[in-house]
Amino acid sequence: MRFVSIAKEIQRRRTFAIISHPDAGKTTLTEKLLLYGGAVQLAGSVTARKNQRATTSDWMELEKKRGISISSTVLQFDYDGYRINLLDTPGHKDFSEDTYRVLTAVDSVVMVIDSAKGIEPQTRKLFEVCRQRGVPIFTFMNKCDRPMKNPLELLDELERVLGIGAFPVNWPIGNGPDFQGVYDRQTKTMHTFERVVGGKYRAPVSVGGLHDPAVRGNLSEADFHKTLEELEMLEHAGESFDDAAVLAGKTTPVFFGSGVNNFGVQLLLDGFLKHSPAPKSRVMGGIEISPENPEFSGFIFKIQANMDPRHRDRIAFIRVCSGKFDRDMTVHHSRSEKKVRLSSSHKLFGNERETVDEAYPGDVIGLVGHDSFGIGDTLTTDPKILYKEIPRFTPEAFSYLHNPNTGKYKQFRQGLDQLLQEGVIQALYLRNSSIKTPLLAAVGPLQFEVVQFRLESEYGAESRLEAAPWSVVRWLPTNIKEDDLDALSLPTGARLAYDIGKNPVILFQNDWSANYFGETNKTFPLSALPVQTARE
Ligand SMILES: Nc1nc2c(ncn2[C@@H]2O[C@H](COP(=O)(O)OP(=O)(O)OP(=O)(O)O)[C@@H](O)[C@H]2O)c(=O)[nH]1
Ligand SMILES: [Mg+2]
Repeated sequence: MRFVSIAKEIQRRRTFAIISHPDAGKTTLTEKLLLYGGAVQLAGSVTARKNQRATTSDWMELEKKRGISISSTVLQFDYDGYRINLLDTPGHKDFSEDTYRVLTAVDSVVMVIDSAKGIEPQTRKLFEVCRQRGVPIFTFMNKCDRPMKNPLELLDELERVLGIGAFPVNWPIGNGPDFQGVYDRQTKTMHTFERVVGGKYRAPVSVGGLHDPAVRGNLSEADFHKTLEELEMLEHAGESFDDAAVLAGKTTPVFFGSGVNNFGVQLLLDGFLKHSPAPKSRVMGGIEISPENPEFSGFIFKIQANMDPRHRDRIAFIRVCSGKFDRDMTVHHSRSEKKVRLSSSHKLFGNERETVDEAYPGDVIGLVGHDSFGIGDTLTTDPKILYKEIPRFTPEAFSYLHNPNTGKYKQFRQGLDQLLQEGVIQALYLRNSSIKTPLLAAVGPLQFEVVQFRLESEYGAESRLEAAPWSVVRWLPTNIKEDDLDALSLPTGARLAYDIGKNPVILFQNDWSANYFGETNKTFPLSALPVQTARE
């Protein structure tokens, strides 16, 4: 009986991330999916004043100020019998560590493309990660209300640049100011859209046949015929929706539309839910863990503090992978190898939370009140299960962070420790150094800005950055002895340091210096990434 109901719950879970290059419209689309999914009544949007936004997923003060997403956001809601866990991710490459962690926690992705620009570099990188993980990809060709590339060219780009088959589920009629709507190739109906000012409400849609006079709208005879020819060509190709190819990540279903104008959002949502996968098994260390496995298991992929100014606490985000979660259950915590009781569990909707009593595979829930939890930790009722999903990144930017106000040292240190635990940034400690100033290491410089901003706004601590003279870090073997470290002959300007796990690293001034050292010192091979220990 219990088994049957778990299977049913798993089948109705859809856990997915929205990914793309910066500015393609992920947050806007997220907001519209919430509107069409019935989770918000009124969509917030990027208003006329570029830097003032009020979307559910960009809730951080700095996100509103900058008009970009800085941190990933979890939104859980019910729609049409499904329990949806949607994760909006930041597109900027400086925050890609967060985005990549989210990709470990989802079962499929919606890739947003700016139809005027086609496939941009960051989209390509994120796509590669999805392909390696075998994650099914759905494509939304956004901004069709602006002059866009020819749709056939966009499909060709998907196939040529990304090497994935593209199956257009619908097709745009008209382009830019002449955009009339989309033709749904499955049901052979035309969906004509009206522009809604501000896009706060659902756009009225009329559905008809392709040859209804209204469909042509203000399109010229020639343009309309061109579209008919394109559609005929697609039909001629004779491909039909191939679910197996989509689930294997070999083909991406393509939807056209415009998030900000609510064009094509309903079709995307319904098409996505129909064809996307429910949670499936994960293979870890040769063991296959199926979601139906009665033992509860999941892993922490994100930590964030101070989401709610009234609570000022820290949430660990866990993706449930198998079994059933019950509030107050006792689980094994991989890092401490201790048993912990999970009493404070929440479902999440942006920065809002609500106590949750049970959760099933696919769900992302927030756990509060466990300072020992870190990113990558496994929580399970079966200690044999250990997930090692979290990718590591090599920092490329280094800066000292000074505390200019000695009276506020406590706030400064407490804030910084918290941000380090969240993985917002990394810290390194110079070997044999009396300097107490923390040395921060980031994938990109925008991370420094986030640290400074959050220290000030969440902990009331000022800070000052000072550029450090290195640009490359390499890890030494973890078992290297102190004597061997002493004996290393480093190039000019290079320094020995330790990461937060006390693993030895070398900081180099540039790539050339790092490569030269690597070539001439074969005894202790360098690695661009820290060696992961079993319980890390
Ligand atoms: N013309 C037009 N503009 C759009 C559309 N969708 C989004 N935009 C605009 O594109 C800009 C970026 O939108 P966001 O939703 O913040 O983009 P994002 O992908 O979330 O950006 P990051 O999270 O910072 O990577 C905003 O100014 C939006 O109003 C669309 O369909 N048409
Ligand atoms: Mg965004």
